[in-house]
Amino acid sequence: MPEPGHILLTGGAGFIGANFVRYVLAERPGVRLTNLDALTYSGNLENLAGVAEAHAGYRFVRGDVTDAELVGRLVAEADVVVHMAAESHVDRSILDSRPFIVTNVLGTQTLLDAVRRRQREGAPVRFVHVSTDEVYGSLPLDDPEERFTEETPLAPNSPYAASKAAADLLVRAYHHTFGLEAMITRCSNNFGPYQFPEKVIPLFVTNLVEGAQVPLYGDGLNVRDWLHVLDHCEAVLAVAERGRAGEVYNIGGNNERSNLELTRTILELMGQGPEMIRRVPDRPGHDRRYAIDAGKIARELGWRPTRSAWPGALAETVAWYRDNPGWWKRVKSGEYREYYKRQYGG
Ligand code: NAD
Ligand code: TDX
Repeated sequence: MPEPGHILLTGGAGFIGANFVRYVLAERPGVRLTNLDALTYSGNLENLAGVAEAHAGYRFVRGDVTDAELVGRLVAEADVVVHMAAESHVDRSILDSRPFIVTNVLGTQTLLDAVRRRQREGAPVRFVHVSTDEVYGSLPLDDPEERFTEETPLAPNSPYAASKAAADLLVRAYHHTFGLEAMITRCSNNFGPYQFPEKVIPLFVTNLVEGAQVPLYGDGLNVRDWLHVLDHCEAVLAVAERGRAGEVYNIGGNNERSNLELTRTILELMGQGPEMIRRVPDRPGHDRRYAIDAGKIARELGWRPTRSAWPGALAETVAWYRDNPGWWKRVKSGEYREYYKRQYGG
């Protein structure tokens, strides 16, 4: 397909979404991009400061992906939907899973129905569902060669992962039953600027700047495959433009690290010692290892990670949080919520 004329992005005020907005507007200067975001606790318009002023084709709409009327109107203007809006934090899903079911499952179904309506009207819209490697469950530590492929059976372990897997199955079913031009991407753990400081990297760096210890869950041997957020954004755009309908694409950084190794590297980069690690009880149901085989997207779309190599990429991200205390201090204090009122009133 040609480059999209008008992208409807959901969740564009969050971590990956805000990076995607900046990435796409820089790479595709002629594009129109509508960002639909409810501004939940993790949505922050400060992540997008300066964007609307610099790009005439950009528009922010505050709204919920479960609002069928609003979603229908916005989908009707777009030729591609990139769906990132979600409740995204595993620990929160353990405390209360309901918002995860509402946003991640019902929100996805609302969007799919709107896309289906456009299809019936003879105006097909491509749909990219941004999912996660967590839908595949957990890999053991003892076989380093084993990785998730697109054929790995779904075995979600947390309520968060289960809600994402449910959404993935809806996307699959709408492609199969109604012929929607829908694709699913499943990526590993992202890192980079603008990540909400409940997630491990920004939490640990900002704690250390504030002189607080970092809470390491369990034995610290759980492994994550770290992917730079801009590598992820590049892959999602490639799938939006050139992905085959009905396909799943895994996206990974080829960059597996245990949490203990991650923590030690952060401590080193921050010039601090092991006494800053606080061992805390493990996350219930904590997945042991995630590792992505990203061979399919490399073969079909020519995408490979180029920004995720350690320790350089991690050092840049750590430096970003160290150099932007204004951003995360307003997030940690809750002050970021005032930004919307200043920009838009109300
Ligand atoms: P995030 O929590 O930083 O951002 C989520 C955004 O969605 C926020 O701006 C929030 O306001 C918005 N949102 C939430 N509920 C909404 C609703 N009902 N209607 C409209 N907007 C709503 O999350 P993130 O880390 O940027 O993740 C983005 C997507 O990528 C999610 O779908 C997540 O499952 C997926 N993902 C993330 C990672 C990661 O490492 N961060 C890895 C794999 C997959
Ligand atoms: O305080 C902490 N201490 C700790 O040891 C936190 C917050 C996390 N951890 C561990 C748990 C995980 O093994 O660090 C690892 C990473 O944790 P998170 O940053 O919470 O990410 P994770 O649970 O792996 O999920 C992330 O990647 C997949 C995103 O939050 C999901 O949205 C995405 O789907």
